Amino acid sequence: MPTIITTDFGEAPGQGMVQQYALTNDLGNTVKITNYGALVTSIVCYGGEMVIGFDSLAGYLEGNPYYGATIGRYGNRIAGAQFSLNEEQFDLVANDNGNQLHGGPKGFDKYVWTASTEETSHYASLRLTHVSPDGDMGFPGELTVHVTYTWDNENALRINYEATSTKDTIVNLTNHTYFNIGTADTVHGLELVVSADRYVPVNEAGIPFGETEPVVGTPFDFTSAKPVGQDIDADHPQIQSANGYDNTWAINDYDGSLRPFAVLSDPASGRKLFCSTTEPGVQVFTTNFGSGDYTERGGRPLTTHRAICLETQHFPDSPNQENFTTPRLKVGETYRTTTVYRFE
Ligand code: G6D
Repeated sequence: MPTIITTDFGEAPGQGMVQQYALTNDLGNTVKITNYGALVTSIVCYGGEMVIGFDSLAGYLEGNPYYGATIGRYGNRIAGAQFSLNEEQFDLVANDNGNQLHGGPKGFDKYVWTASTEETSHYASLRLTHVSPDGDMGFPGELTVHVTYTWDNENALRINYEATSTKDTIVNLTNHTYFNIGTADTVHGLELVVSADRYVPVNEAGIPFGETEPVVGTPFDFTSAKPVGQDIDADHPQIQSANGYDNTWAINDYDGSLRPFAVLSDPASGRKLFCSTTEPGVQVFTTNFGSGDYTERGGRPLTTHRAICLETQHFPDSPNQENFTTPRLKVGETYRTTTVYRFE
């Protein structure tokens, strides 16, 4: 029967001791999650570590690029750190070249969430809750958020997001796990398929122009399996500007239902990661930092293109882009999205 083992993970300044929850399925594979930032710290399948993280809270407090983190209220960027809703303008806290990125300087990844656990014959489940006050980082409405991680006997990590607000607001939650299902120092040799005929071009600050473009004939074409590294240094302004991939793909057949959107494969080991979501988009980010800008587990320097993030979400700056699906959440409505990462 799948089990959950809870251990102390470290003291969060001003927020007390936080815990780590180890969810182990009947195959002996384990996902570890901490209620600090509702973030994934480790996924070990068949003896291999699949994600970037730390084994104690200290690393997460020292500053890192959102390893495994639950991101909110709004994943990705909002231009000018402002948006309008119901003819009212809201000024957000900016933290990225005058824009807001990932919910601002103190987003959901910086808080301790309350946790409850469930063990059944088929899965282990961790439900995390956070209440974001009205005006938090500039967003209207008190937002009550539940993130439920479920780890089952088919090695599927299902993430269910739910939120309700006391005022009309915007919400765009995601998970920022960095995956490397291989054993190499980069993801260049991993193969990726993304079920997206279009992507969202952005400027050098990561702000979209308001349209999607076809991927065909560009480095962003992953409609057939392609090594992540094949075009990662292509002579394309967005690739060169970002030093890799850092764009949102418009996933095909968006209708709010759960559908497959990507498969990441390691030809050397045969490992695969099958991804599905209810969301319209996925940000593919290939850890484009300079080697050593950050560290990871065991004090190892984080090297360029070490891992790949597949952050399901609404499109960047969607509150300000009339052509993009709205991230609006009205009073009385419940925000519900799901993303599943299944390992083979
Ligand atoms: C950079 O532009 C990228 C983001 O997409 C990423 O989420 C962050 O680093 C960690 O700002």
